[in-house]
Amino acid sequence: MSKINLLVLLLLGTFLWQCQQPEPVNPDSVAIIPQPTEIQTGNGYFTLSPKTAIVFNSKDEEVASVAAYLQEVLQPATGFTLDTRSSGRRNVIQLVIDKSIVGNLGVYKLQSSPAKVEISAPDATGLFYGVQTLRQLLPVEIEQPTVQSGISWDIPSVTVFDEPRFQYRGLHLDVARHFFPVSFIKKYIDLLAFHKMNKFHWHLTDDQGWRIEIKSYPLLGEIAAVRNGTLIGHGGRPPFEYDNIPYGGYYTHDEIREIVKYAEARYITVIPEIDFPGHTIGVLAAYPNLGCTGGPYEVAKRWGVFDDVLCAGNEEVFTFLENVFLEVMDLFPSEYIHVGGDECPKTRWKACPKCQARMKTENLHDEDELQSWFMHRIEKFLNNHDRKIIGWDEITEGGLSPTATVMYWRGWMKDVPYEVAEKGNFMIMTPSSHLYLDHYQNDPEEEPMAICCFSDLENVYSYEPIPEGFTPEQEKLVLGAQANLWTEYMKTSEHVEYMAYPRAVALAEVVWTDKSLKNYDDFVRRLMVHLKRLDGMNVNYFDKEFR
Ligand code: TNX
Repeated sequence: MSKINLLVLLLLGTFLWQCQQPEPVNPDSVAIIPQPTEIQTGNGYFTLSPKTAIVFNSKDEEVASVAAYLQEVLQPATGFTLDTRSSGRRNVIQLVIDKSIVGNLGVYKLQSSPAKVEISAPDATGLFYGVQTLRQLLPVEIEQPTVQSGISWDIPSVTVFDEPRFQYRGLHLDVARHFFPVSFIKKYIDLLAFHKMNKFHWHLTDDQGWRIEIKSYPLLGEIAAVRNGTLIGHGGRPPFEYDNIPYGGYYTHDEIREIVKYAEARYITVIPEIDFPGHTIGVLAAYPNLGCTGGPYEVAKRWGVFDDVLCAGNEEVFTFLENVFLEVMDLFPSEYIHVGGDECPKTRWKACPKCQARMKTENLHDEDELQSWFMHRIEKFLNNHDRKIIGWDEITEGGLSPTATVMYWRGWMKDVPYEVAEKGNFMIMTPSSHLYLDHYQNDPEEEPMAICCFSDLENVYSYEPIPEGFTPEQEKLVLGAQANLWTEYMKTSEHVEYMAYPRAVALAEVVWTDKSLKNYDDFVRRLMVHLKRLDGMNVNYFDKEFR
């Protein structure tokens, strides 16, 4: 063969070889939220087909349920019910427990190539988060509820190492001011899981409605759960106008168990909140003997803070709370129980002979100390049942117990986190300045009525949970952060979603992604893709200002 021919052959060979080489993945085509710790793009794509199998060691039950979950989320849009097997090397998604991977709980690795996808983690929690990343590597149509034709289900070749920054990644929902169906609660939980969040703080009781069945106190369901009307318009000051339509509802034990189980399968802990001694006028309407004056009381029809609270001098109040918490603990396996403690006016206690007598016998100097004594007493009861309490930051007033976790909400009280750190207590950050998703996210003129204030997507995104000047030791006291959805002005599930999303997406990145990797412009770029996924899930998100 002549030299020329050889050269031609060589060139042709190289050309053909290059044609077969998978093309490099464009990093900008990948849009994962929250941004992973490390991600490198490779060459080519893995394509899901009806023959792709999910491979895992079936002896591990937890891994088997992650595999079943993966199978379930991929099914509707692709129409493929992927086979699950214990071995296979090509055209597989492999779930592997690998104890040599170290990192914060939730750490995982994901490696995809044209031949296979491998998700590995030291435990099933990590595998579950790897699955969420896998969902976000697929075309956005994957989240559609019905079969999508003509889509090539390609997963770009990537190598991901990822772990969460904080262990507490929460979203709250107030179901007392307005009540939402079980189906919506499940959707809310699904969305949390999709964003690698792991705590659902369920605000179940308040002045305007008691929303959890308590078998030993049936009047809570009959009376405390129903108000005789709701305020019309914005409720700053009188005169108040009501719609006079009875409004009520509560979750039964069966429904609660169903939700807790649903959340558990998505690596989410449901933290119930039973708010006391304030925000309890509904309880008093049902059981007037638990108040200082004996009533009469009415379940609140408007929003705000009410003077009538549980009486701190009456032993029946403690019997009541203990019995309530026995049922609550039976329903919720969460180590943490939220006991409220916020906004408790001391007006009634100051005028109540029983409360004053209690202060004398317990040697308490003022009503703040009386509240603190009240909270400690219930805390001890819960501790004796192996539970820990979380309370709103008012529990720091009048003496904070060393084992209580403080939920910091009063964003304007800048010293609170420093005081909590000084005492060495754990804290969860939910400051009203950034993480109150009941606040306006856009010009109020263009928005449905909200409670007040302003916190747009960028403000939420910019939140840094570690207060300035915290020492490395103090940093460890910050378990994480949470956004709150108080629903005074949200009557429907659609409206809750509108207020929650996409601001909760920004929160997800605040609590998961390392601070050094945060970048608002890049977040918005990824969000534009992400919103299409939320479309598939039929999420009624706000989408005006950041586009
Ligand atoms: C304060 S945050 C409250 C809630 C309200 C909320 C409205 C907290 C512990 N208490 O009762 O719904 O403001 O933003």
